[in-house]
Amino acid sequence: MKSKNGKRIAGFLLVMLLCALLLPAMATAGAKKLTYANFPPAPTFPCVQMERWKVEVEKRTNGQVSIDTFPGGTLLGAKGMMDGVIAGQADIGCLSMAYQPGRFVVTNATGLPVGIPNAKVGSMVLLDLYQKYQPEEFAKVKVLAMFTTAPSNIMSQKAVRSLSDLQGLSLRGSGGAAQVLAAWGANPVGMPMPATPEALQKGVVKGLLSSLETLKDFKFAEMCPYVTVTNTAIYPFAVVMNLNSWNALPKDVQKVMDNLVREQSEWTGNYMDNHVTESVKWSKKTHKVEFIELDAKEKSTWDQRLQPLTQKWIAGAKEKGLPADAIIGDIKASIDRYSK
Ligand code: DTR
Repeated sequence: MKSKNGKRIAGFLLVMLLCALLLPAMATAGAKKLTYANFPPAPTFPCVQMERWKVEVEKRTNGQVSIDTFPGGTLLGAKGMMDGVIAGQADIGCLSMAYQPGRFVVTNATGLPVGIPNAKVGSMVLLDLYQKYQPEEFAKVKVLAMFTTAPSNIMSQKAVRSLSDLQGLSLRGSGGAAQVLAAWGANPVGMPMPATPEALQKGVVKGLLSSLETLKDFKFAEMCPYVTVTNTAIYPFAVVMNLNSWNALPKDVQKVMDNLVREQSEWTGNYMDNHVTESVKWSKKTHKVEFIELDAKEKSTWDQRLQPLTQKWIAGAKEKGLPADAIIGDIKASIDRYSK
């Protein structure tokens, strides 16, 4: 009797064990697998948002799709992201549009010094702009999210307290941020973000113009003891999907992803803004980074230097046949609307 019960219990435990081992595999066995490529390291915000999107999609589709994420350029790198996704080397990819200024003319207009106050507003402004103008350069992909960084500030190895401190100083910046640096008399050096820590170490650049969450995520606080508060140009990002991969998805899965476009864009803007606050606090406390505020007179000189940039963009965009004045007008109106 005793041994019969023992056998039953052992049998029961064996079944339970098999279930525990096999169920997760069975749950994803029928799942459609998608690859998602990203260029910077895993702890940085483009990858944090990628992991959040993966979790939400897998949950909301009840495991119908499973997403394999590839941070750190392991599947596609920064500059090859758009073409790699179009070619199907990855199903999904996250790209920084500032790395190809001539390719993403409309969406990169958000990277001009137009006064975007934070990443949440920036992300909503960018998404609205994309949805209204549907630029041709996205015709071969499905857009899954668009978001921006928080405004950029100078992180540097020497203190920058006035425009004269900036003259000829080699700082890393791409797209809109590079133009801002040039207008201030600095020497902008373009390179994807993941190349920047080494360029700083080797002395190729003496600092950078970017959003301040990087103080912590790329440990720039260790290498740049000074931040000059400029709160200027943001960097726009897009998450895009290969059209064949998109078309092959069941309608209800497409619906889940469609419903996430706005939510994910806004979530990322919020995450970025909160993370900037946390990183600034951490940098002051842990690395005693000095934050330099420009006085009103100095600031207005810096701002004046930036005024021609938008006019220059308008002239160039008109030459390409784009409704440039309307685009800038829409960006400014959206900034006002979302800032309320
Ligand atoms: N500096 C811009 C944008 C940027 C800001 N934070 C991160 C983190 C990871 C990659 C890029 C960025 C840029 O290089 O695109």
